[in-house]
Amino acid sequence: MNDLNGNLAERLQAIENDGFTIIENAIDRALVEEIRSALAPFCQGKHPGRNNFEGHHTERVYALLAKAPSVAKIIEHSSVMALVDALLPNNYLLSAALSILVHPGETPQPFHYDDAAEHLGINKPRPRFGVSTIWAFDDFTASNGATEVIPGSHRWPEERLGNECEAIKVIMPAGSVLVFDGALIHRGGANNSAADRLAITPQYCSPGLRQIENMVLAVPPNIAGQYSAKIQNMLGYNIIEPGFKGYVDGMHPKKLIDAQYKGRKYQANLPAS
Ligand SMILES: O=C(O)CCC(=O)C(=O)O
Repeated sequence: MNDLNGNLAERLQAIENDGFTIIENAIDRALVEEIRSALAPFCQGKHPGRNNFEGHHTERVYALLAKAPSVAKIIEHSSVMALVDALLPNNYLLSAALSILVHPGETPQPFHYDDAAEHLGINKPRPRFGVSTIWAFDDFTASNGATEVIPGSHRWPEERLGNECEAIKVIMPAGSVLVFDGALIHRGGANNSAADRLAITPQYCSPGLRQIENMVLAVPPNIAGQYSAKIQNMLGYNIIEPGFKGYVDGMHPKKLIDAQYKGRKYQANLPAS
């Protein structure tokens, strides 16, 4: 059961038409503060962005599930899962999960979209390959670097790039989440305020696409074991049938987490596991 108040279909339609939907106050203040505190040791001003995309006045923390376990609560939030379950094929993967702390003085990010598949020779418009989310951990305001989206741009041809005057700011209170088609053009806005803006962006992709972050290396089996089966599957500790795709040394990858795991037992030409 999710807490979308029965409007799952409307939200799916909004993502289809506009490319995005916003779930306001999806988590409460207590969880916002719990996750903010878990991130604090990693946001001490020591790792500013390395280029204009990461942002020179921005701190990003990657491999979040190896550092801040409470982030799992938003990655597998029931409302988000309800939407992603409907938008992506079974066995979809967690492609990225990073926090983005935008400090005052940050300039706008370049416009981009998240589920690029040009390396496969597949350009937009095309079927959906990803769904992204951006969770606000501070109120997103008109001046503090709120994400900017270009409605409808998920259906644009590859060569059409984003333009400032087509973008709208996603103003939303802390605890809210923007859920969008992976092909929607967006960017982090400029932070012209005097305060920081913290966000976390879990991104999900089709099982056929390579994850942006190499999740099974970022979250090795001894750490993945603390998470739900759903999170483990999304990290990549799962197989896809037909073809037993994703096996490790001829065995189900969950055996690396739990040696007793009784998944698929036999595959022709492979040792029984
Ligand atoms: O920080 C934001 O609001 C957006 C960041 C983003 O889209 C990204 O880094 O891919």
